[in-house]
Amino acid sequence: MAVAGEKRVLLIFIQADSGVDGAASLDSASAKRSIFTSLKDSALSNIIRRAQFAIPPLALMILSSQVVPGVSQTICDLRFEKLPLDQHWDMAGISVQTGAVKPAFELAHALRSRGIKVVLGGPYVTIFPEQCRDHADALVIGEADDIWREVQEDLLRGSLKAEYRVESFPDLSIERTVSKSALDIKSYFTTNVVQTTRGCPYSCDFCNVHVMNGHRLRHRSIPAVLREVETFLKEDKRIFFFLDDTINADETYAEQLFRELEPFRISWVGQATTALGEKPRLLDAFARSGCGALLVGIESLDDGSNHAHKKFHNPSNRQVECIKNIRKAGICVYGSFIYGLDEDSLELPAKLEAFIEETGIDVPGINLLRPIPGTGVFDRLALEGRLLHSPHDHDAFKFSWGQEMLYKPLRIPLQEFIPSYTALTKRVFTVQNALKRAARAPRLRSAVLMFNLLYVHMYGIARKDLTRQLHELD
Ligand code: B12
Ligand code: SF4
Repeated sequence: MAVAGEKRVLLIFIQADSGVDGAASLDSASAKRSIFTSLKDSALSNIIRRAQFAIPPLALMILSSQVVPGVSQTICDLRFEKLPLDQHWDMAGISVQTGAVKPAFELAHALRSRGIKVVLGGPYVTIFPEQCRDHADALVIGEADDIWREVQEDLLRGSLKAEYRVESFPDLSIERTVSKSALDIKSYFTTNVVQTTRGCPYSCDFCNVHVMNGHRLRHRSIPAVLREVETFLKEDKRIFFFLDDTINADETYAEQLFRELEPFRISWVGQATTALGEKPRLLDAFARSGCGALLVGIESLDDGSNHAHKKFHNPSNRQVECIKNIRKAGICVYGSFIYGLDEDSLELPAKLEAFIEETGIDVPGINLLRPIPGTGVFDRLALEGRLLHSPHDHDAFKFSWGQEMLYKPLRIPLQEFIPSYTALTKRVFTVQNALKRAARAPRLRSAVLMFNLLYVHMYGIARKDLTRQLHELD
């Protein structure tokens, strides 16, 4: 209920057109599909959105936890909720991801035309503030953990500034409480999302985490993380997601953290490098603390390709052993690959298929390289004339589920690359393989089955879209 004189702020997370938000065909001719097919696809897209990675945006939980007397904050996650425009809002804060720029800007215009002040923040704003200026009343550039308080105070005073720039990365060792009070807990698969470190020591050129968050790993204090886990458990007993990009980046910290988490008896998933498989003590700490699955970025099986994209960790000759060890410790592996890196050849798909079999990877994800504006690879491909859209049209590089080629691979002509990719996903993502992977998974068998079955559907959509693109290229 609104309190007289109180300023009401709506924090908005955008739904991407496709990708993990629910793959939908990019095919404009889809209008010709039968009603049955359209209904089936939209129902599946809904299931994907709800079941797959239905976790809340931590960024907006962090902002809404900065309490300023006289201001109330509510989170609206457009993946699951409708915009509550029947209520009064003084200000909206929109989180803008690169690749969902168009819907974010459209929403900003619609809200401003209703007299609602709009503040834009998030990865895209941090990297491309100039492109955002005309679309907002205020921009927040950088990690907003602390500066958001100033924005709210300025709103109260009626003196919002056009720009708030975070000059240095927030010190994560200072304890900040993360609250779930602005969230609708029921909307999610789980709301237990925790980040223990920020920044990444690596420099993979297709990623911009190190650009946004810096190369130095910043840690939260272990007692603060433990307190957060304890508090979160009181509201939600479900699985925990540790959102760190590389949860084993600092092995000493990770081992201490997970040893101390053991008594909480949680189950958790996260993202790690395969190097974990070579560290028996750390692996033991992960397994004992309830780790059920890890996403590992393998990218190419060709070291030359990974090196061409500045990924030097995970040497290929140690991958099989590492993955087998992680699975032997009872942890499922989601192996994320990219086909189409610079040294990849048409021989890679067969190697990749054999690798998935040999390691027993529980959920494979075979992605196309997506050059994201603001990454090293994007700038390089633009210079080499290999992008298929104008580098200035950031919206053209939107999110999708491997459904469209955005660049020309270096060593394989597009006309051969696309059929080799679609043939690969057709062989890897079958119902039979889904059942086999679920049956041999070390744990979380129903989740492994669900992911694999959803991928049968999603890669099927991707194949149709890519085949259409191939015809258009001819
Ligand atoms: C967890 C996660 C998800 C989750 C949850 C979504 C989310 N963003 O919370 C799920 C699985 C749903 C997801 C989906 C996708 N993701 Co994701 N995801 C992440 C991950 C690992 C952590 C996000 C996070 O919580 N970070 C911690 C918070 C605190 O940081 P932050 O979000 O940057 O927020 C800070 C600032 O940016 C700023 N801020 C953010 N929003 C706002 C809003 C306002 C108003 C203000 C003032 C400030 C502000 O203040 C925050 C606090 O400091 C990041 C990697 C990373 N390190 O960030 C990738 C990442 C954000 N994802 C990425 C991608 C590509 C995707 C997908 C497109 C994947 C796909 N193919 O479909 C989709 C897009 C979904 C969508 N609707 O936008 C890319 C985005 C690239 C980019 N430049 O935008 C990243 C950076 C991964 C990468 N290595 O490239 N993702
Ligand atoms: S892909 Fe992962 S390891 Fe590489 S720079 Fe990005 S966050 Fe770091």
